[in-house]
Amino acid sequence: MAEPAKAIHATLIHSLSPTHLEILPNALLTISSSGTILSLQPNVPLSDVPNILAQQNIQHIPLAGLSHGQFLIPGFIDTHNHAPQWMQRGLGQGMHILDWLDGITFPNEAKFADPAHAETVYEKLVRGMLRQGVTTASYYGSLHGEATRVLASTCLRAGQRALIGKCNMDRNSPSFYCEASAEESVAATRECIRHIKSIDPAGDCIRPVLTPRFAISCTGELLKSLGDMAREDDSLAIQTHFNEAAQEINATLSLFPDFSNEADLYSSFGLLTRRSILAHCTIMTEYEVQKLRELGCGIAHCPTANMTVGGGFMAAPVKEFLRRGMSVGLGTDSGGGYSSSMVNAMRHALVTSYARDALYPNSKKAGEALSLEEVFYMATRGGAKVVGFEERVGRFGVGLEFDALVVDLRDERGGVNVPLDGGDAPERMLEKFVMTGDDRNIARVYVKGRVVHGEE
Ligand code: XAN
Repeated sequence: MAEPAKAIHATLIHSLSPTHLEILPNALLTISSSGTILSLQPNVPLSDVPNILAQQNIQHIPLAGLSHGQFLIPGFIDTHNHAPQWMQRGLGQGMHILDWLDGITFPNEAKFADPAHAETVYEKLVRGMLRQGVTTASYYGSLHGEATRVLASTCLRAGQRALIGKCNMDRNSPSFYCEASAEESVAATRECIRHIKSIDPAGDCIRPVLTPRFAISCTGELLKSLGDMAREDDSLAIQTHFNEAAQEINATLSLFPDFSNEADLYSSFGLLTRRSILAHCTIMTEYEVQKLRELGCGIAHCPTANMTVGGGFMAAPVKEFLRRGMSVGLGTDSGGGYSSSMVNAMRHALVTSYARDALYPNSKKAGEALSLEEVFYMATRGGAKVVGFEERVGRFGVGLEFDALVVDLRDERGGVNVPLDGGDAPERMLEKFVMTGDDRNIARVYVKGRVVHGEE
């Protein structure tokens, strides 16, 4: 059923660029019944709102005003998330990547052979992610076609935007969790893509993404077939893990001895394009940074997993990626990342960048530490660009779609303590939210103008 059109009067905070945070106090937003932003006027006194709406001939739409202690931000974009790992979050901290995959992850993901298990877990996952303000996610599924189709249908039903990828993996995992051949993996992938395109033909909410888990899990034949598919259909995004950890890089290069680095390897199969989403990029040579920049690849920075499970146990050179104008978003990488909260991911991006700055004090003129503006950008607008939704979401603007979070820092929500004596300016409220907030402070979540979590 179509939503009624609505208007909201609130303080808006969004990113115009990695360094430019825009704060619009007392803004009046009007949103069409199909979720598109019709108008955006800053500095509108509340008393003027009825007249302005009357002039626009939309005086009858419900007005959800936000009071002091609340503000509106764009929905979060999680650029890297493993859907079947929802139930294993928190396990295996400190393990190296290949040991963690064998010991914890593959046995867990194998359970998704049962579509009923997928139904149960994916319902919890999608509700849980929406509750945490993730309005768009780029999901890796398990290797199972049917479970991945369940994930797609669940996102569409709940109203979460998502890229959905059936994991491709035809070698180097236990026989109970390995595809029989490249051919079988490709056939199941094609079937998933067909399903996703049939239930959301315009890709408004869900879109398919090619998902070779990483080169260790895929034969050259499989990587080649997926590269061919990407070339044939330029609507397809591609996601994989890239230069995650020393253990992983060494294993990859010994499986592909013709290559001396992962950038050349993946690009030789046609898997590095402007539609690629490369998770981690933790250990990077100058040659590879330059190559990814030239190819226009997106980077999913996963600060939590990078420091806790497998990810090289070091902070990625994110400041350098941003300095070079590369496209960077944030990923929770849950369940390698123990938390599926993007607030936590922003916080960890800051903290790990401070550590990197201290470790490499003379590495770059401008230093390695990220700013609040930069991590907020990566969690919203930067992420939207990485996952290919930047024409629709990631910030507020006329013609864009209304994916937004009502952040509520008032005492009664618990969590962040903001004095209500008028002491906190909006930028300070944002800083407190990023550094100390959690899902208790996300009061309402909109996707395409529709409330998908919280009360209207
Ligand atoms: N490499 C990986 N890294 C990670 O963090 N999670 C995974 O599931 C995975 N698979 C390959």
